This record gives sequence, C-alpha cells and structure tokens, in this order.
Amino acid sequence: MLIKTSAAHEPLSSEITPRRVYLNRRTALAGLGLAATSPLALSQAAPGGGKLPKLPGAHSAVPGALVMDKVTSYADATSYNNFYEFGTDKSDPAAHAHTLKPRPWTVSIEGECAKPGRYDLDALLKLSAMEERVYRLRCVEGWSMVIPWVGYSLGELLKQAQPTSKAKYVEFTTLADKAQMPGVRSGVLDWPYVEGLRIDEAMHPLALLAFGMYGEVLPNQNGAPLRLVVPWKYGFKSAKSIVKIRFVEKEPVSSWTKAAQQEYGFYSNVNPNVAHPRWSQASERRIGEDGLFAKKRPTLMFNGYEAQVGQLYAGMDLKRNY
Ligand SMILES: Nc1nc2c(c(=O)[nH]1)N[C@H]1C(S)=C(S)[C@@H](COP(=O)(O)O)O[C@H]1N2
Ligand SMILES: [Mo]
Repeated sequence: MLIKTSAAHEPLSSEITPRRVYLNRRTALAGLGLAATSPLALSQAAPGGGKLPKLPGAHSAVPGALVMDKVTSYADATSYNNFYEFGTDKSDPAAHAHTLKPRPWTVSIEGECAKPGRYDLDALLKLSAMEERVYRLRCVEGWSMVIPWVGYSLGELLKQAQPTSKAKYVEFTTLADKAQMPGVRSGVLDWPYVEGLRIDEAMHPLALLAFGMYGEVLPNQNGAPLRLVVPWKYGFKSAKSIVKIRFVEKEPVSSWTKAAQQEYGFYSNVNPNVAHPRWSQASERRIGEDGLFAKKRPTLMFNGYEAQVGQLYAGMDLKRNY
C-alpha cells in the first residue's frame, strides 16, 4: 500500500503497523468521519503517544509474531503496569518512572560464553533489524494485553556471545538503583529483579528483546530502554530495564520464586489447567474490555503460542514444572 504524504522521510504508520491493526484504526477513523488516507488522520492516529522518539520495525516473519487480536490502546498499555521498582500499584510506574534515566545504558554479558562483553545501548539498537511483533502479554494476576512491540529475537544477541556447552540457562538482572527507583527502598522483592530462562527458551525466535512499542522507544514504565518479552510465559518473566545477562549452568532462582516458591515456579508457562495456589488461571480479563458486559476470555495454553513453543516442553509434567 502506498500513500503519499509530505513527510516522505517518515515511515508511514501503515508500514510499521500490522495490517489488521491498521484496518481496525481505519474503522475507528471512519467513525470519526476522517479518511484513514489523509495525512492528518494518519498523524492523529499515530500508534504511540507521539512524545517519544520513533522506533519503527518491519512486520516480523517469525511464525506467531503477529497475533490478530485487537491491540490494547497505548493509554492503557502505559498506565496499567507492573514495575515494582516504582511501586506496587498499577498506576505507580506511570506516576514515578520519569526518574529512570534510560541513557546512557550498558548491558553486560557474562558467564559461560566465549565472548563476554559490555554493550552500549546504541550498539544493541544496531545489532539486528528491528521488527514489529504483536504479542499477547498475560499477567499471572489474571489480566492480559495485546501490544505491538519493537525489537529483535533475544537469540540474535545471545549468539554473539557464543555460549559454551555449560550454558544451560540464561539469567537476567535488571536495574536496582535507589536514586532512580523509589520502590527499591521497599522490601517487597529481593532486589535486583532477577529472572531466568532455559537456554533453548531464550534462543526461541519468539523470545523478544524489546526496545520499543507502538512504533516508538519504550516508555520508562514499560521497561526502558530494553526489556524481555516472553509471550508464552506469565508477564513477570518479561524482565524490564535489563542491565546484565549471564549464561549459567544451574537453574537461576528468580526474585518471584524467592518471594513465594509455591506460587511462582521457574517455568511459569501460561497454563489454564494449572491454578495459582490462590486463584484459577482458566480465564482472564483483557485490559480495555472491562465494561459491564465484558466477558472474561478463556486463558489459552502457552498463551496461544502452543504451536510454536509446545515442543520445548515435550514429555515434561507441566503440573510439576509450573
Ligand atoms: N524489572 C521488573 N520487570 C518486570 C516487573 C517488575 O516489577 N520489575 N513486573 C513484571 C510483571 S509482573 C509484568 S505483568 C510485566 C508487565 O509489563 P507491562 O507493564 O509493560 O505491561 O512486566 C514484568 N517485568
Ligand atoms: Mo505480572
């Protein structure tokens, strides 16, 4: 599709937005009496908030990377967050994360690999081509969102480090700086926030290293300047504001497992058949759909990514390995 606008150097939102999302927006614009093809309409319908630098990505060709669900509004995705470093209320990250400084930023890569190193954010941004991926994100608390992330497969970075045969797992550590993050003063978690993946999970093409969303760089509250998005696992596996990646031989102990081992296991794959000790996981609420008549949605096995990732868990007892 080709649309002429005066700002020819800027990517058209029709180019950086999956067709389905774009069509939804067209319908919405038609409702407002605006033609989706007018430059004015396009700029008004900018997918992001319009205040952050643009970060476009080409539509991903990774199987499963563009779900067809209606995309959550940018306003909802940036105001209803979990980022305990800024407080435990859903509104805390949006209210307090302005103190986070996402530049300059360095990520160190350590442990069982031939090429450990420190990567500056600009080097990471250039390491591989940016892709837009529309993923479901399912929080363990029972709500979900659909977000157009921008980034590339985590494996693209990991393979640069040349992990050794002893690298069975990957541990992710995120920033814990009291000066920038008021929540780090509280003892709600054992800081820094640590998460882990098995090496084959980390290398799966759907595991995303995200630098942006809605065609712009990540807002602070969503984990600027870079975070993980592991769409088939509960949201807490998707660590925000990562500063260290370590290849290890033993299964890492995540902050959530430390906090409540019976509630949060290492795998944390989305699974409607395995209840959390305190609530069922059989259904979920889609953020933005919570009106009087909104129906709960059934939780999907592996959050709907079973065809892509089911093989990683062949033969495993998913009730024991929750
Ligand atoms: N560093 C860090 N990363 C984090 C969290 C956190 O508290 N700290 N919360 C997790 C949880 S529970 C969820 S559901 C997702 C939420 O991501 P979002 O706010 O971008 O939707 O981030 C995850 N990553
Ligand atoms: Mo979560």
